[in-house]
Amino acid sequence: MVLSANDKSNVRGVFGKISAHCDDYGAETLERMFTVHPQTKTYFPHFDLHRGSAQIKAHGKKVAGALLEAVNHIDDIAGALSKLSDLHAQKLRVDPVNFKLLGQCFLVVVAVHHPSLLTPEVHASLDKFLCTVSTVLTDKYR
Ligand code: HNI
Repeated sequence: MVLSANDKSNVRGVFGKISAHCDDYGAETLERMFTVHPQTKTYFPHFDLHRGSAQIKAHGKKVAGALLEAVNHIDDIAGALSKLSDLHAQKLRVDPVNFKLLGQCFLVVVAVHHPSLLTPEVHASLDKFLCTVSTVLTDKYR
């Protein structure tokens, strides 16, 4: 998956607009994922998964922070998320299908809060970006 210059500019534009809410959107993404795809809850047996829980908020902040890190190093996402990639591949061993689910939930959260932002072109760029992040985080499984 190669992000074009236009994709990168679209992705930067989205994160520029949502940056003030990123932590909240991270938590909302997780809540949506746990509700729509309950099987994803199995990776978090040690979490309080009720709506608004402090653990979901804290974890949403971490996930959003990693996405921002990827945007800030959009030309070297693999380098920027290298440690996180080790963690997901070697320790957490999250089934790669779940990354797609998280990415879709994030897209929906952005769409709900910023309907006019997500033109089909921007949607496509953001989807490509999220796929790239997912690929990086699952790349070391092999
Ligand atoms: Ni993920 C921990 C980022 C997808 C399950 N994850 C993290 C951390 C970050 C992170 C950041 C915290 C690391 C640390 O503490 O050093 N995760 C991301 C990103 C994506 C992602 C950016 C996709 C875009 N993770 C997923 C998916 C699952 C998942 C799809 C499972 C459904 N992640 C976890 C689990 C932890 C985790 C489990 C450990 C949580 C804890 O605190 O115990």
